[in-house]
Amino acid sequence: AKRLQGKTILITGASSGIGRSTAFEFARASPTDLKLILTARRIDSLKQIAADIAKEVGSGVKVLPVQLDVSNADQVRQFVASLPAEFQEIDVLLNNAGLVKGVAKAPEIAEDDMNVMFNTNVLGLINMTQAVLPIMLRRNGGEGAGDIINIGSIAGREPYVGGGIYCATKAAVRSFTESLRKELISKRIRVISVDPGQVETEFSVVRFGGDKAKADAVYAGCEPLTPDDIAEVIVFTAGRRENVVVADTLVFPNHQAAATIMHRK
Ligand code: NDP
Ligand code: 8X3
Repeated sequence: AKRLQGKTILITGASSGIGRSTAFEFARASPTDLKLILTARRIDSLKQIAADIAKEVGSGVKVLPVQLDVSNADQVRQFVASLPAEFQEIDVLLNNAGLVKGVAKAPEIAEDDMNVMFNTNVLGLINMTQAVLPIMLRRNGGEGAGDIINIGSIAGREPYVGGGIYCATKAAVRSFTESLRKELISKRIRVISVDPGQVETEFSVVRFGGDKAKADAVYAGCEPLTPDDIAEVIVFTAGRRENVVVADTLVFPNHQAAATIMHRK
Protein backbone atom coordinates (compact mmCIF):
# COMPACT_ATOMS: atom_id res chain seq x y z
CA ALA A 1 0.00 0.00 0.00
CA LYS A 2 1.14 3.50 -0.83
CA ARG A 3 0.49 4.61 2.74
CA LEU A 4 3.28 2.40 4.04
CA GLN A 5 5.78 3.60 1.46
CA GLY A 6 9.02 4.91 2.92
CA LYS A 7 8.15 3.91 6.47
CA THR A 8 10.61 2.61 9.02
CA ILE A 9 9.12 -0.26 10.98
CA LEU A 10 10.57 -1.73 14.16
CA ILE A 11 9.42 -5.20 15.18
CA THR A 12 10.31 -6.86 18.48
CA GLY A 13 10.23 -10.65 18.61
CA ALA A 14 10.74 -10.86 14.85
CA SER A 15 12.64 -14.18 14.90
CA SER A 16 9.55 -16.37 15.04
CA GLY A 17 5.78 -16.63 14.87
CA ILE A 18 3.70 -13.46 14.60
CA GLY A 19 6.68 -11.07 14.51
CA ARG A 20 8.38 -13.00 11.73
CA SER A 21 5.18 -13.22 9.67
CA THR A 22 4.53 -9.51 10.14
CA ALA A 23 7.99 -8.65 8.80
CA PHE A 24 7.16 -10.53 5.58
CA GLU A 25 3.67 -9.02 5.42
CA PHE A 26 4.98 -5.44 5.71
CA ALA A 27 7.60 -6.22 3.05
CA ARG A 28 4.89 -7.55 0.72
CA ALA A 29 2.70 -4.50 1.39
CA SER A 30 5.45 -2.03 0.43
CA PRO A 31 8.01 -3.97 -1.60
CA THR A 32 9.66 -0.99 -3.29
CA ASP A 33 10.34 1.34 -0.39
CA LEU A 34 10.43 0.22 3.24
CA LYS A 35 12.86 -0.10 6.13
CA LEU A 36 12.46 -2.95 8.57
CA ILE A 37 14.31 -3.21 11.86
CA LEU A 38 13.97 -6.80 13.05
CA THR A 39 14.88 -7.51 16.65
CA ALA A 40 14.96 -10.56 18.93
CA ARG A 41 17.55 -12.49 20.91
CA ARG A 42 18.21 -15.06 18.15
CA ILE A 43 20.24 -12.99 15.71
CA ASP A 44 20.94 -15.92 13.34
CA SER A 45 17.21 -16.38 12.75
CA LEU A 46 16.83 -12.66 12.08
CA LYS A 47 19.65 -12.74 9.51
CA GLN A 48 17.99 -15.68 7.78
CA ILE A 49 14.67 -13.82 7.71
CA ALA A 50 16.40 -10.75 6.25
CA ALA A 51 17.87 -12.93 3.50
CA ASP A 52 14.50 -14.60 2.84
CA ILE A 53 12.72 -11.25 2.60
CA ALA A 54 15.33 -10.02 0.12
CA LYS A 55 14.81 -13.19 -1.90
CA GLU A 56 11.05 -12.69 -1.95
CA VAL A 57 10.69 -8.95 -2.58
CA GLY A 58 14.12 -7.76 -3.67
CA SER A 59 16.21 -4.83 -2.51
CA GLY A 60 13.42 -2.24 -2.18
CA VAL A 61 12.98 -3.34 1.41
CA LYS A 62 16.01 -2.60 3.56
CA VAL A 63 16.18 -5.00 6.47
CA LEU A 64 18.31 -4.45 9.56
CA PRO A 65 18.55 -7.43 11.90
CA VAL A 66 19.56 -6.40 15.43
CA GLN A 67 20.03 -8.55 18.50
CA LEU A 68 17.93 -7.12 21.32
CA ASP A 69 16.65 -8.62 24.54
CA VAL A 70 13.68 -6.43 25.47
CA SER A 71 13.83 -7.62 29.07
CA ASN A 72 17.23 -5.94 29.42
CA ALA A 73 16.41 -2.32 30.27
CA ASP A 74 19.95 -1.06 29.55
CA GLN A 75 20.00 -2.67 26.11
CA VAL A 76 16.64 -1.12 25.33
CA ARG A 77 17.75 2.34 26.51
CA GLN A 78 20.84 2.22 24.27
CA PHE A 79 19.06 0.66 21.34
CA VAL A 80 17.73 3.62 19.36
CA ALA A 81 20.94 5.65 19.55
CA SER A 82 22.89 2.60 18.36
CA LEU A 83 20.87 2.33 15.13
CA PRO A 84 22.42 3.55 11.87
CA ALA A 85 21.12 7.08 11.15
CA GLU A 86 19.02 5.92 8.17
CA PHE A 87 17.01 3.60 10.47
CA GLN A 88 16.43 5.99 13.38
CA GLU A 89 13.23 7.67 12.17
CA ILE A 90 10.93 4.90 13.39
CA ASP A 91 7.34 5.28 12.13
CA VAL A 92 5.83 2.06 13.43
CA LEU A 93 6.76 0.27 16.63
CA LEU A 94 5.34 -3.25 16.83
CA ASN A 95 5.66 -4.43 20.43
CA ASN A 96 5.28 -8.13 19.81
CA ALA A 97 8.03 -9.87 21.82
CA GLY A 98 6.47 -11.97 24.51
CA LEU A 99 6.30 -15.38 26.05
CA VAL A 100 4.61 -17.69 28.48
CA LYS A 101 6.34 -20.14 30.82
CA GLY A 102 4.51 -23.13 32.18
CA VAL A 103 0.97 -23.79 33.39
CA ALA A 104 1.63 -23.75 37.14
CA LYS A 105 -1.04 -22.55 39.55
CA ALA A 106 -0.30 -19.79 42.05
CA PRO A 107 1.41 -21.79 44.83
CA GLU A 108 3.86 -23.42 42.40
CA ILE A 109 4.79 -20.64 39.99
CA ALA A 110 8.59 -20.42 39.77
CA GLU A 111 10.06 -17.04 40.63
CA ASP A 112 12.24 -17.10 37.51
CA ASP A 113 9.20 -17.65 35.32
CA MET A 114 7.35 -14.75 36.93
CA ASN A 115 10.31 -12.45 36.40
CA VAL A 116 10.88 -13.49 32.79
CA MET A 117 7.22 -13.03 31.86
CA PHE A 118 6.82 -9.64 33.54
CA ASN A 119 10.22 -8.34 32.43
CA THR A 120 9.58 -9.34 28.81
CA ASN A 121 5.85 -8.92 28.24
CA VAL A 122 5.27 -5.85 30.41
CA LEU A 123 8.46 -3.96 31.25
CA GLY A 124 10.04 -4.82 27.89
CA LEU A 125 7.05 -3.39 26.06
CA ILE A 126 6.94 -0.29 28.24
CA ASN A 127 10.69 0.32 27.99
CA MET A 128 10.58 -0.03 24.19
CA THR A 129 7.71 2.42 24.06
CA GLN A 130 9.62 4.93 26.18
CA ALA A 131 12.67 4.51 23.96
CA VAL A 132 10.81 5.15 20.71
CA LEU A 133 8.12 7.67 21.71
CA PRO A 134 10.44 10.72 21.71
CA ILE A 135 11.15 10.12 18.01
CA MET A 136 7.44 10.03 17.23
CA LEU A 137 6.60 13.04 19.41
CA ARG A 138 9.17 15.28 17.71
CA ARG A 139 7.43 15.15 14.34
CA ASN A 140 5.12 17.85 12.90
CA GLY A 141 6.28 20.57 15.26
CA GLY A 142 5.39 18.53 18.34
CA GLU A 143 2.06 17.17 17.11
CA GLY A 144 3.78 13.87 16.57
CA ALA A 145 3.24 11.04 14.11
CA GLY A 146 3.64 7.29 14.18
CA ASP A 147 2.04 4.05 15.26
CA ILE A 148 2.55 2.02 18.40
CA ILE A 149 1.04 -1.42 17.92
CA ASN A 150 0.93 -3.60 21.02
CA ILE A 151 0.25 -7.32 20.87
CA GLY A 152 -1.98 -8.26 23.77
CA SER A 153 -3.99 -11.46 23.94
CA ILE A 154 -7.40 -12.91 24.72
CA ALA A 155 -5.53 -13.93 27.88
CA GLY A 156 -5.37 -10.25 28.89
CA ARG A 157 -9.15 -9.97 28.75
CA GLU A 158 -10.02 -13.31 30.31
CA PRO A 159 -7.70 -14.89 32.88
CA TYR A 160 -7.60 -18.68 32.98
CA VAL A 161 -6.46 -21.44 35.34
CA GLY A 162 -2.74 -22.05 35.00
CA GLY A 163 -2.16 -18.65 33.42
CA GLY A 164 -2.02 -16.46 36.52
CA ILE A 165 1.14 -14.64 35.53
CA TYR A 166 0.86 -14.69 31.73
CA CYS A 167 -2.73 -13.43 31.85
CA ALA A 168 -1.72 -10.75 34.35
CA THR A 169 1.06 -9.58 32.02
CA LYS A 170 -1.34 -9.29 29.11
CA ALA A 171 -3.91 -7.47 31.27
CA ALA A 172 -1.10 -5.07 32.16
CA VAL A 173 -0.33 -4.58 28.46
CA ARG A 174 -3.99 -3.84 27.80
CA SER A 175 -4.12 -1.32 30.65
CA PHE A 176 -0.88 0.41 29.62
CA THR A 177 -2.04 0.59 25.99
CA GLU A 178 -5.28 2.30 27.01
CA SER A 179 -3.53 4.78 29.30
CA LEU A 180 -1.11 5.61 26.51
CA ARG A 181 -3.89 6.20 23.98
CA LYS A 182 -5.50 8.64 26.41
CA GLU A 183 -2.22 10.38 27.25
CA LEU A 184 -1.51 10.91 23.54
CA ILE A 185 -4.95 12.29 22.73
CA SER A 186 -3.58 15.64 21.49
CA LYS A 187 -0.96 13.93 19.31
CA ARG A 188 -1.15 12.25 15.92
CA ILE A 189 0.28 9.01 17.27
CA ARG A 190 -1.95 6.00 16.88
CA VAL A 191 -2.00 3.53 19.74
CA ILE A 192 -3.25 0.19 18.49
CA SER A 193 -3.96 -3.05 20.27
CA VAL A 194 -4.19 -6.40 18.48
CA ASP A 195 -5.28 -9.29 20.70
CA PRO A 196 -4.94 -12.76 19.17
CA GLY A 197 -6.70 -15.88 20.30
CA GLN A 198 -5.14 -19.25 19.52
CA VAL A 199 -2.27 -18.98 17.03
CA GLU A 200 0.11 -21.84 16.28
CA THR A 201 3.66 -20.53 16.65
CA GLU A 202 6.56 -21.43 18.95
CA PHE A 203 4.42 -20.01 21.79
CA SER A 204 3.33 -23.38 23.25
CA VAL A 205 6.72 -24.98 22.59
CA VAL A 206 8.25 -22.22 24.74
CA ARG A 207 5.49 -22.61 27.34
CA PHE A 208 6.33 -26.31 27.77
CA GLY A 209 10.11 -25.82 27.74
CA GLY A 210 10.62 -27.38 24.31
CA ASP A 211 8.25 -30.34 24.77
CA LYS A 212 6.72 -30.53 21.28
CA ALA A 213 4.24 -33.28 22.18
CA LYS A 214 2.73 -31.14 24.94
CA ALA A 215 2.66 -28.13 22.62
CA ASP A 216 0.90 -30.10 19.89
CA ALA A 217 -1.72 -31.31 22.38
CA VAL A 218 -2.83 -27.65 22.85
CA TYR A 219 -4.03 -27.62 19.23
CA ALA A 220 -5.38 -31.20 19.07
CA GLY A 221 -8.68 -31.25 17.19
CA CYS A 222 -8.51 -27.47 16.66
CA GLU A 223 -7.61 -25.37 13.67
CA PRO A 224 -5.62 -22.52 15.18
CA LEU A 225 -4.85 -19.25 13.42
CA THR A 226 -1.56 -19.02 11.57
CA PRO A 227 0.86 -16.20 12.38
CA ASP A 228 0.18 -14.88 8.85
CA ASP A 229 -3.46 -14.33 9.84
CA ILE A 230 -2.39 -11.98 12.64
CA ALA A 231 0.25 -10.36 10.45
CA GLU A 232 -2.43 -9.40 7.94
CA VAL A 233 -4.47 -7.70 10.68
CA ILE A 234 -1.44 -5.82 12.00
CA VAL A 235 -0.43 -4.54 8.57
CA PHE A 236 -4.05 -3.59 7.87
CA THR A 237 -4.12 -1.38 10.98
CA ALA A 238 -0.86 0.35 10.00
CA GLY A 239 -2.05 0.89 6.44
CA ARG A 240 -5.23 2.82 7.24
CA ARG A 241 -5.63 6.52 6.50
CA GLU A 242 -3.81 8.49 9.17
CA ASN A 243 -7.08 9.60 10.81
CA VAL A 244 -8.28 6.01 11.24
CA VAL A 245 -7.28 4.20 14.42
CA VAL A 246 -8.19 0.52 14.47
CA ALA A 247 -7.83 0.82 18.21
CA ASP A 248 -8.63 -2.59 19.57
CA THR A 249 -9.01 -5.89 17.74
CA LEU A 250 -9.69 -9.38 19.07
CA VAL A 251 -8.98 -12.17 16.58
CA PHE A 252 -10.16 -15.76 17.06
CA PRO A 253 -10.06 -18.85 14.89
CA ASN A 254 -13.53 -20.06 14.04
CA HIS A 255 -13.65 -22.76 16.73
CA GLN A 256 -12.75 -20.41 19.60
CA ALA A 257 -15.16 -18.24 21.61
CA ALA A 258 -13.14 -17.44 24.74
CA ALA A 259 -9.67 -18.12 26.14
CA THR A 260 -10.65 -21.63 27.17
CA ILE A 261 -13.80 -22.26 25.12
CA MET A 262 -12.66 -24.24 22.12
CA HIS A 263 -14.65 -26.62 19.96
CA ARG A 264 -12.51 -29.71 19.38
CA LYS A 265 -13.26 -32.26 16.69
P1 NDP B 1 6.81 -17.19 19.31
O1 NDP B 1 7.36 -17.92 20.47
O2 NDP B 1 6.75 -17.89 18.00
O3 NDP B 1 7.54 -15.79 19.12
C1 NDP B 1 7.91 -15.00 20.22
C2 NDP B 1 8.95 -14.00 19.81
O4 NDP B 1 9.29 -13.19 20.94
C3 NDP B 1 10.21 -14.65 19.31
O5 NDP B 1 10.66 -13.97 18.16
C4 NDP B 1 11.20 -14.46 20.45
O6 NDP B 1 12.50 -14.28 19.92
C5 NDP B 1 10.69 -13.14 21.03
N1 NDP B 1 11.16 -12.92 22.40
C6 NDP B 1 10.92 -13.66 23.51
N2 NDP B 1 11.56 -13.14 24.56
C7 NDP B 1 12.25 -12.05 24.10
C8 NDP B 1 13.11 -11.11 24.69
N3 NDP B 1 13.43 -11.15 25.99
N4 NDP B 1 13.63 -10.13 23.93
C9 NDP B 1 13.32 -10.07 22.62
N5 NDP B 1 12.52 -10.92 22.00
C10 NDP B 1 11.99 -11.91 22.73
O7 NDP B 1 5.33 -16.78 19.77
P2 NDP B 1 4.20 -15.83 19.10
O8 NDP B 1 4.60 -15.37 17.77
O9 NDP B 1 2.94 -16.55 19.28
O10 NDP B 1 4.22 -14.61 20.14
C11 NDP B 1 4.25 -13.25 19.76
C12 NDP B 1 3.34 -12.45 20.67
O11 NDP B 1 2.01 -12.88 20.48
C13 NDP B 1 3.64 -12.62 22.16
O12 NDP B 1 3.55 -11.35 22.79
C14 NDP B 1 2.51 -13.53 22.63
O13 NDP B 1 2.23 -13.35 23.99
C15 NDP B 1 1.39 -13.06 21.74
N6 NDP B 1 0.25 -13.95 21.60
C16 NDP B 1 0.42 -15.22 21.10
C17 NDP B 1 -0.69 -16.05 20.97
C18 NDP B 1 -0.59 -17.44 20.48
O14 NDP B 1 -1.54 -18.21 20.66
N7 NDP B 1 0.51 -17.84 19.87
C19 NDP B 1 -2.04 -15.56 21.29
C20 NDP B 1 -2.08 -14.23 21.81
C21 NDP B 1 -0.97 -13.46 21.93
P3 NDP B 1 13.88 -14.78 20.62
O15 NDP B 1 13.56 -16.06 21.34
O16 NDP B 1 14.79 -14.93 19.44
O17 NDP B 1 14.28 -13.65 21.51
C1 8X3 C 1 -1.93 -16.70 24.06
C2 8X3 C 1 -3.33 -17.12 24.11
O1 8X3 C 1 -5.02 -18.04 25.71
O2 8X3 C 1 -3.33 -19.56 24.83
O3 8X3 C 1 -1.81 -15.36 24.40
O4 8X3 C 1 -2.78 -17.93 26.50
S1 8X3 C 1 -3.62 -18.21 25.36
